[in-house]
Amino acid sequence: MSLPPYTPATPTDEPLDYVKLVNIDLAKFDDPVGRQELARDLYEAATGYGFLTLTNHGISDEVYRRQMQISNAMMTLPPEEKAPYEGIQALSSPAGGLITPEEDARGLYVGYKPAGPLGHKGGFPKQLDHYNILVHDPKNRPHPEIMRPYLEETQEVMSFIRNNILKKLLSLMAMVLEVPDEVVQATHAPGGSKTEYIRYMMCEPRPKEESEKYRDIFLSGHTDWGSWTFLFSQPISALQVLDHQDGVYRWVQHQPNGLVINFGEALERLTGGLFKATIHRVVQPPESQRHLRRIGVIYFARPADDVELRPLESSPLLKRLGRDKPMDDRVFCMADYLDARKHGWKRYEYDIDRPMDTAKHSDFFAGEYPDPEGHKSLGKFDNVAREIYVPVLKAAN
Ligand SMILES: O=C(O)CCC(=O)C(=O)O
Ligand SMILES: [Fe+2]
Repeated sequence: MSLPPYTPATPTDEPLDYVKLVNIDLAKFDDPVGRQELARDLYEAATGYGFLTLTNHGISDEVYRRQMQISNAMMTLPPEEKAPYEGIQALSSPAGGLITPEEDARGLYVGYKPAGPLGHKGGFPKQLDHYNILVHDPKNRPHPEIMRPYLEETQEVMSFIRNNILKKLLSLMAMVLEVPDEVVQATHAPGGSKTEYIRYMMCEPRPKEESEKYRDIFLSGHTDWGSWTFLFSQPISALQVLDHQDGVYRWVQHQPNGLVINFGEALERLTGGLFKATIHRVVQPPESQRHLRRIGVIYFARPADDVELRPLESSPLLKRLGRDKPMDDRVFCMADYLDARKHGWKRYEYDIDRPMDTAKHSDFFAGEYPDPEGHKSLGKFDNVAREIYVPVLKAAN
């Protein structure tokens, strides 16, 4: 079975308010002077927008394009072909269900997770569909037929991101924090995360009314839970970053064949808040691209499950900057952190420029997450009111 053809969209020429991101050029990594420069670039990105672009990453244009093509094929399968590969069993598809309710409660995402208000299990509805493939899947879960010939190549892409690109970023992080390389590499020990995955994603264009119901947002303002998120840059503008300084959301510009990388909450916690978890969201594309289906490929890197999310103790830099205290009043290991986040821990209201009017708009996070029987969650935070994020205060501290 061959993949249907996929032609990437033409980038928009509308003059959008783009964010100016630091670029990490990995061609400089093998040169000692170049590597020092990259460490400075990483510091600037980590303490600035928490976003960067990466060039000379080593993924060939052909492999890069094919990932987009695979994503397109996987996301546009008819619903009946997707149903058996849904993560948690949908009421509409008795055959589906790749994960147990308990795995779901622990924050494991595998297989298809369809969009739709409230979905079939309450809570956390999203306006996008995705399909996740684990880096290490002890259960060797099956994939749709169209995926099978490309599974090995996809696994190679994941290994390359993990064992090459991620490793280089971790080395730069070790240089910034002034700690031995092994200390930082150990936080991401190979095979240590049961939940690290690649995600194929799709946003279908929405009718005006539906879009307005969700404040023209596809994925509301959030920070990612892991360490770094690697986005295959794609031409349909929709991703926006919240500028910590002035509270304005700005657009991320497409970098053909480049990677767009954002910093997540785990890194923020490993550095006592020095590395900022980027607040970002996905909104309605500009006028000229609004009618297009948006296909994405994303790799979510995560520390090993047993790594405690507290500042790395041996870092002289964190000590000097007073960043050696845990950020929150509770410290979780990575696996427990996912559980806590799944249950509503640290949920902020970040869409400050498009506040929700309960009379007009639907809430992305409506509903309470129903735990499976016997699941001992680390706390139920679903009913804790969401705090409104105030960027100027964050910039000042
Ligand atoms: O689609 C994008 O550009 C970003 C998606 C995203 O932020 C996420 O899935 O966490
Ligand atoms: Fe995200």
